[in-house]
Amino acid sequence: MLQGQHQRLGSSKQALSGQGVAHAGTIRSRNRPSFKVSSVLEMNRGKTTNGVKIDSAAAESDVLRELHYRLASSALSTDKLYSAVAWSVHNRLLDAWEKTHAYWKEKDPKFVYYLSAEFLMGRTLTNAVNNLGLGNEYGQALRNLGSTMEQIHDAELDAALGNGGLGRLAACFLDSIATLDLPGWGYGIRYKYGMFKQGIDSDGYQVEKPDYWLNNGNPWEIHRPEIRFPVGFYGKVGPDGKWSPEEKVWAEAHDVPIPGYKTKTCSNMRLWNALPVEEFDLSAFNEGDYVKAVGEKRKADAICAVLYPNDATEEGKELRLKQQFFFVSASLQDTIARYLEAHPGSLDKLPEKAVFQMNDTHPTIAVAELMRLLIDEHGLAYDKAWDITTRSLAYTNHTVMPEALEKWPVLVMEKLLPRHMQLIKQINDEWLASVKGHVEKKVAAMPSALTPAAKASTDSKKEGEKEEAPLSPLELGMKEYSIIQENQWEKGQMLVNMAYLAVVGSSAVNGVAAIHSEIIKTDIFPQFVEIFPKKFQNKTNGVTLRRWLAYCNPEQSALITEALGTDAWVKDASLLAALKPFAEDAAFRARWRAVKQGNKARLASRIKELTGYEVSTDAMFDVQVKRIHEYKRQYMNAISIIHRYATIKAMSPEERKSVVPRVCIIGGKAASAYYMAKKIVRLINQMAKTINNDSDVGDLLKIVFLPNYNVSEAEVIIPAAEISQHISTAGTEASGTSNMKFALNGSLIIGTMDGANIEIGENTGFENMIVFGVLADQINVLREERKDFKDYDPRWTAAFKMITDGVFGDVEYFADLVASVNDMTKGNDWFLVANDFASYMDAQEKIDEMYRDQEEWTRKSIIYAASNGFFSSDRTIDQYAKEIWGVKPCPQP
Ligand code: NBG
Repeated sequence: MLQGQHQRLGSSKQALSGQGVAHAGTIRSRNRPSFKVSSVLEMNRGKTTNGVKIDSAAAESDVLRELHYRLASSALSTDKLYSAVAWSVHNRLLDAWEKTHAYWKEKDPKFVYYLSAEFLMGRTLTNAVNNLGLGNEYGQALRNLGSTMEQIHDAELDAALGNGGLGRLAACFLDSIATLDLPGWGYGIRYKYGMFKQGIDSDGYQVEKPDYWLNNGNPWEIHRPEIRFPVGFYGKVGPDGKWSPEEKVWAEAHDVPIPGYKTKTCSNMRLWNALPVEEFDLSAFNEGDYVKAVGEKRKADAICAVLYPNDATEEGKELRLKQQFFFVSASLQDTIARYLEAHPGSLDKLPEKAVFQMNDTHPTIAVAELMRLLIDEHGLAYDKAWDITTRSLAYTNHTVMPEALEKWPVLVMEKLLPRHMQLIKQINDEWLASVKGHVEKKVAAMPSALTPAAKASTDSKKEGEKEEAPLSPLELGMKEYSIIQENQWEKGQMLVNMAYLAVVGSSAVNGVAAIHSEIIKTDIFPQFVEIFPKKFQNKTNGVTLRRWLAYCNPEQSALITEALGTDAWVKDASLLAALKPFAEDAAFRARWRAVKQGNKARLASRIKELTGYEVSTDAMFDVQVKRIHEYKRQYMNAISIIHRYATIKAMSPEERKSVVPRVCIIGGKAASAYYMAKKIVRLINQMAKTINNDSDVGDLLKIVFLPNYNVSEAEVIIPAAEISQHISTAGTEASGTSNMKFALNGSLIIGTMDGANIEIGENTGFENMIVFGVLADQINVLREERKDFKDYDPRWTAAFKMITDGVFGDVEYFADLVASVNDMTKGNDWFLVANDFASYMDAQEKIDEMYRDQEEWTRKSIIYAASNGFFSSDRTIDQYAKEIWGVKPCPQP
């Protein structure tokens, strides 16, 4: 039995010593243009409030000690120095982390646990040093050793345990939770390989390479071998309802301290690693069966091996469900164990001390697992367990893409988690019984008013299929509410709709931008809104201003601090509004422009280093960086660039003098199995070869695909952008968060009325944003009519002709990409590129015009930075804490 098997070996002090943490080896420097954090470090001078004071002499001797004793080195190479500084900062983090957790243990506040399959942390050093307020001390220590913070910064590898926006949001949220002194932890998986590294080969194809991020050791984690829980899979459920798993692994904790900004609070992210229950089968080994001898270990290793490289497609692998269950089970067991340590005897009041936020559907097996733990392991009655479960869980939806709303086949679930499937059936039965009266009334009032979902299931019968007795209106009505549904595409296959399970099993459900929170109410969960109207909320996303402004754009930050006479905006983003009057000051605008120019120069040298292309910093820097997806429409951007190219080619040398020069920068990873997305990447790369080498065009147009877009690249790209593109089909991008980062860094936005673009427009003034395209409520009709669309813009037709004429090579390879939006017998242009193209092109022309007036452009840039403090994740987290979690700040005195 699983019960009572959790182990807590040794004292926490022992673990805190940092012993047993993986050995740090050499980390290859990526030799990037360095950037100055000195002005931010300056900003922090003398204001440390973190309680882990250390002066520069002590920092220096600590670094030397780490170099000698931990790294066995006396060399002051960049890599070794980075590691030594990182380990030294690790020690300071431990001090703060230990004090925080001791304090919280004493105060026993309510905690939030953020359950997330992804945390896209990026680099830690700059963030940790500055959040701790130790920038000056370490800066001086490094200067004494003949180096600088900027020099060692690039030696750190990104922790890329996430795909994109959802994972980065989780990382921003942890920073804000700590900064707001909220008792809270992140819980996730310690993947051995994070998000793949993207390379581009000489033919323009994306190449995926494994991300060996742990190979050189990880100074930012604390290995906690004494904290481990058993997690089971497969097996049988006995007549007593108890589950005997056939396979078991240990989940072992690795803690990552999360320092808040200018506070003593240092929170925690606990990542689980899977270990075999039995490492090595000696008898199998002795019999010569070497594979069997390590079989258990290999199975355990597979669980945490790799992050699934999808952000909007269903990965139907059993292993993915195994990963999800693995980290959810360990996290719930861990929380319950800690709760019982502080409150022995009963779990009745668990919801008063713990709330679990489920980040998208990935952790939603928590509904069934919490029920199982409460009933089977702790002996609670079903009703009591259900009450505790629903009061402890909350769910955030991050997408309306049907393929990303996870649905697990009942057969897979029954095999891997038989007891959970039993409980889900019971939860579903109870739920359906509870809504039957409601559905009866609805059917009686409008017997023919079936919703599209129910109708589809009756209409989908194929020709020749055996006639079945038709369902009654009540049965049809009930189907819409069921958590277990028949697969629309595969008759007879039953699926568990994890989003429905989450909605029924949670106290709150939220979307991530105002429009998205409405769409989930009207299109995704309308039947649940009828039952629980108050459960549905909006929590517009946000980003941490520490990483995404103060540290990545130190020059702009220093200018803001100087203008406002305080750096308090880093923690209270509403203060940024006071920057608005400076937009009217010509001298200030000149300085603002100079900062942007410096950031452009930094990006230009990065572009040269990564792609070999030289770009002019006098040209407008136009950026679209995000995961490559048809709904995000990088394709539309590419087609517009082809038109721009054709226009310049057709001009006389005299006419060309009036062109506004542009550097079009595109970056992002395509999921490895996403056929069309990979073609889009290649199209852009092939376009670059033709366009960038055309002497007719020169500096008037450059197109650059920046490989391996990740957090650290974003930190260089975003501060340099002058215009950024957020051009998803209206209604498809839940929120977007890079739009917020760009706005705060003074980049103008061209965007559709989608996701958080709308709220950014409201804050910035729509007169300052370049908006185009159809609206979300027109989409369904336009999709139906798309095959009859005749209104192709001549610019569209001419641009596609260039692709099919082979201007960018490989006509055959691009044929189905072209067909996907042009030939309605082969594709359906689901994301309505053709419908939006003309207004997009007009908007692009408007941007050129606007850019000619540099004073006005700069004025707008300042207004963007001044207007978007609302999008600080501190605001978002404050709302979650007050409106969903009921968690209060617990700062140390
Ligand atoms: C993404 C959305 C973005 C949103 C982030 C964070 C998933 C499943 N969803 O629009 O596509 O900004 O979540 O909420 O990755």
